[in-house]
Amino acid sequence: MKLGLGLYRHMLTRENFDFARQTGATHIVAHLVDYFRGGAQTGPDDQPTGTDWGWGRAGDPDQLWTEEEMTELRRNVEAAGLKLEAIENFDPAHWHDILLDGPQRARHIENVKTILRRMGRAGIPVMGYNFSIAGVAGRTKGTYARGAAPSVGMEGPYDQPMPNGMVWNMVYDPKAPPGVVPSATPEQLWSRLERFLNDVLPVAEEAGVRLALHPDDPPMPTIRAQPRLVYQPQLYQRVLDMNPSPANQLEFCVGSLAEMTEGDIYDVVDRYSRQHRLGYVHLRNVRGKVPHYKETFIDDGEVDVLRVLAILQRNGFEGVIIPDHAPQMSCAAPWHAGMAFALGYLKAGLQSLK
Ligand SMILES: [Mn+2]
Repeated sequence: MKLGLGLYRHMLTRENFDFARQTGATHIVAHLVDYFRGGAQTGPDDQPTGTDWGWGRAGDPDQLWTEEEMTELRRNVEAAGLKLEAIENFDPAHWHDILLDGPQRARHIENVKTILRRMGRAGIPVMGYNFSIAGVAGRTKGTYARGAAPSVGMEGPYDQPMPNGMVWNMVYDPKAPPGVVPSATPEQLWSRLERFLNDVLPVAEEAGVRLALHPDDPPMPTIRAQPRLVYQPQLYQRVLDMNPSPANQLEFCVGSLAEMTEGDIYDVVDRYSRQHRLGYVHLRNVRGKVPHYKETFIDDGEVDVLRVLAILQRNGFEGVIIPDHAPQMSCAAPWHAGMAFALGYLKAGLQSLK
């Protein structure tokens, strides 16, 4: 197993690559969507939570990520002695009508195919994605973690309908007419995922890129009056069974899986890691279950993270693990301190397996 660090778009700097290297990480997962554009955020680097209007504005619908910028990013990561393992998340501006089954769906499928081909040529092997209408919405921030460290959680259901022009917790059309996005049914959403996979997986295979699906965060049956796909552990199996392509993989988020109301997290890790279709792993800790849970320091929640590492090792997982989120620590660099603590813990955990 390999240790990695995830970085938001504005954090893809040489200084942060060096920081990652210094912690003992060997891989980077890069976010190219700018979640912080035009939104109200509490800290410069902390994970976004947003408002009823989401995190902020989606990107430029006519400007896909270029092969040149992705190649340059990979080279910059490699110049710091690291490898670029994955890009995490598509921009809603590029694929909203795949999620919504809207009039631009065909164009957006071509967008995704183009991005996958460019990633392949740029030498980036994994695309992490989250097939969700409401996205990562409905979470709260508070001093939830040990020592009153700021972290993220959920304090109850959130089913306020989404305004038109919004999907995946970002605004892609600020000029959309008033009104709300009609609720999809769960079967409509599953069928959208299946069509998406059938359309793009052949291109992913050809490009040498694996698509890795994140489960729902938070894993509620509905958020913003929209259905969710993988909000219980067994629903992940439906994704794998839907298309047998080796490029159809999971962005396996142990935190989100632990927040689900059903299943034993160790059985879940065992069941999926045995199938050898984990693109990469998000590893963090949590206390509670939806709709009332809190993200904790990695040693301090209900999950025995060392036991999770042992199961992954036993089942031969050789991919990358990143702490997807960490509580902020009280100092001049709250995000970095939180991540350094999580990475140090995981580093020790990995060393102890040998
Ligand atoms: Mn995650």
